[in-house]
Amino acid sequence: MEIDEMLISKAIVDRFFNKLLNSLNMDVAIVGGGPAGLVAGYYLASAGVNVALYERKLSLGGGMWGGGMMFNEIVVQPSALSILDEFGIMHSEYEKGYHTADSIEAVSTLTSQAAKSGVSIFNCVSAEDVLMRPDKVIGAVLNWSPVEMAGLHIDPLAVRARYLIDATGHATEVVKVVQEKVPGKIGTPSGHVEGEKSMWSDEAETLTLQNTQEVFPGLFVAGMAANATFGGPRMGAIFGGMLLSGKLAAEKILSALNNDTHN
Ligand code: 48H
Repeated sequence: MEIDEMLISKAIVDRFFNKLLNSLNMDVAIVGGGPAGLVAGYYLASAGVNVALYERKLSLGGGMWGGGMMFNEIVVQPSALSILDEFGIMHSEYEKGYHTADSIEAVSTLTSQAAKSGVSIFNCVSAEDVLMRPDKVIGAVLNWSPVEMAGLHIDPLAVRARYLIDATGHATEVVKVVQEKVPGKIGTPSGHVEGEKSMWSDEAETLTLQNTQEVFPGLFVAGMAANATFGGPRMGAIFGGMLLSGKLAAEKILSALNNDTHN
């Protein structure tokens, strides 16, 4: 049988648009495909929730590929080892309390497991705004990253989601958009993004979890974005907090979705 180029095109277009059409009205939309976003997506999809993840770059994984200063190993503390085990990521103890994993194996496995769990992943897509009703975020406003990079004046498309997660890392892009649109109204002490503080690994890993919460109705923060929103410090190349924060965001949203259904 001769391979028909037209059918290759048709298969790709058909399958992609099917994926897109199924992701126009979701339970959860995640912006950012670093470790926090991937872990959140995995736990949500595994619980049967309809979830899509949008990542600006071609590859998923955010800041995990480069380990620390491009030395491609990451450190994970004991409290997060169960997540590595659930995903099937190899790790070994370096010293008591300090475990390491190969960042390439870690990030590719996180991505693979998130995709296999049923998260609809859209790479090369950036969230440039949110869908807003006066006091609630109800979705994301998306455009192709190459459109953004080329500075083309092309209007975006919007998708609806009952909950949105800002997992955009240090940049905290979604929360910053909301802060611009409704100044002083986000759920931080000042009503604005508090801003990330200098490195203090131990404090940061604890605060990342405390800061993983709904910061505006319909909008949760996870991972580094949670610390930047609430003024926590950075932690360097230790990744347990990112993994645990993704899982916690998923748990909090699952319970919110559950409450919505019963109210
Ligand atoms: C679509 C977007 C947009 C947008 C950004 O930076 P990340 O890896 O984020 P986390 O929170 O999962 O992990 C943080 C960790 O990698 C890290 O930086 C640590 C631990 N730092 C410590 C320290 O001291 O420096 O991933 C965020 C992802 C990236 O892939 C971005 O491309 C993507 O989000 N992104 N995608 N639309 N508007 N903004």
